[in-house]
Amino acid sequence: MTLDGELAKRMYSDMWRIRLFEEEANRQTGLGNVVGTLHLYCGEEAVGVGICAHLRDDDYILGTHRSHGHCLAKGALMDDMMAELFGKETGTCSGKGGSMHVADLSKNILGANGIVAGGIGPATGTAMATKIRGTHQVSVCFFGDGAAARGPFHEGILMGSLWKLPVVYVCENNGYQQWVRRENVAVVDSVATMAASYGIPGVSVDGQNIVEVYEAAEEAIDRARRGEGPTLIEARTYRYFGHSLGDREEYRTREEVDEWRNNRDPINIFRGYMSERQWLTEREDEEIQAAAKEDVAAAVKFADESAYPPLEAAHTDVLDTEWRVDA
Ligand SMILES: Cc1ncc(C[n+]2csc(CCOP(=O)(O)OP(=O)(O)O)c2C)c(N)n1
Ligand SMILES: [Mg+2]
Repeated sequence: MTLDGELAKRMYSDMWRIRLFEEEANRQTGLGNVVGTLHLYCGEEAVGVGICAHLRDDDYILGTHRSHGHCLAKGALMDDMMAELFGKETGTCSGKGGSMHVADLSKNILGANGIVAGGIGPATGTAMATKIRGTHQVSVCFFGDGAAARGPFHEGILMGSLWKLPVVYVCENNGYQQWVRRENVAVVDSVATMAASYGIPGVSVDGQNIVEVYEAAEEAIDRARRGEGPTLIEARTYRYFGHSLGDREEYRTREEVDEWRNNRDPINIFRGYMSERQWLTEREDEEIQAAAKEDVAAAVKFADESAYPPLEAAHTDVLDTEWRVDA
């Protein structure tokens, strides 16, 4: 799909919607309205949006503990997501999953995941199911650079490659695994090079440049849909906030964060690209930001006015304990 002005505006708007949703979620956490912790995606928006721009509604995504951006980019409703963060019954998972477990089966969003690399096996399995059914649906699995050090990464990609499954593995390499710098725990710099072990293409892109992400995603998703097997995309990116709430960020300098925020911000980079092509006027830019702001405010109102799940709901959607004891 050629990237034209209209599509670019939609993608630019999606990036703003994610950015503002998360900044507001962070603020709401400070006010005590969000249940549990938060892992913010701010700074990484170009990856989720650039990849999901190519997905059909019936394609699948699986995420990580840092998945608000993936879910919004795939079409989850902001109202439902904010309600989920608030633990309300109108949330995507009836308020029982929270930030780290947002899922929306109606959008084929099979779930964020608190287990590092936890989505890679299910994404590979989903791709196998769609291959057997012959539906030409593609499964995309997002994961961090930390996941590339875990067994499911190697096992999943091996199977995906062996059986030529329609899956795209997207590593968001933000240079950190919690409070640890990647170079202190990895022996190869680029995750993309690891694709060679499994005989699939490995591509490394600048994750702050949505056009680069978009182009790499197009090739990988088309290849998967044609039945030629997986691709491993590594998007080099950066998270602006700490790993999760309460992170004192003693492992990095303020200057490093400012350098990325000021000079490598994905929204600013895309705005520049669009302006150069006269795809975005100042007025349109203002309108896009104002609309995103309104959507976020409406989502907070919706979440705020929704009810908490009733006490009895604690026993639904969970494994039956009697069954578990007897099994
Ligand atoms: C199997 C497992 N081990 C450890 C953890 C604790 N943990 C949570 S996030 C994280 C680091 C993840 O780093 P990365 O995959 O690079 O993702 P990022 O947070 O940078 O997006 C760890 C070790 C976990 N959730 N699951
Ligand atoms: Mg990381």
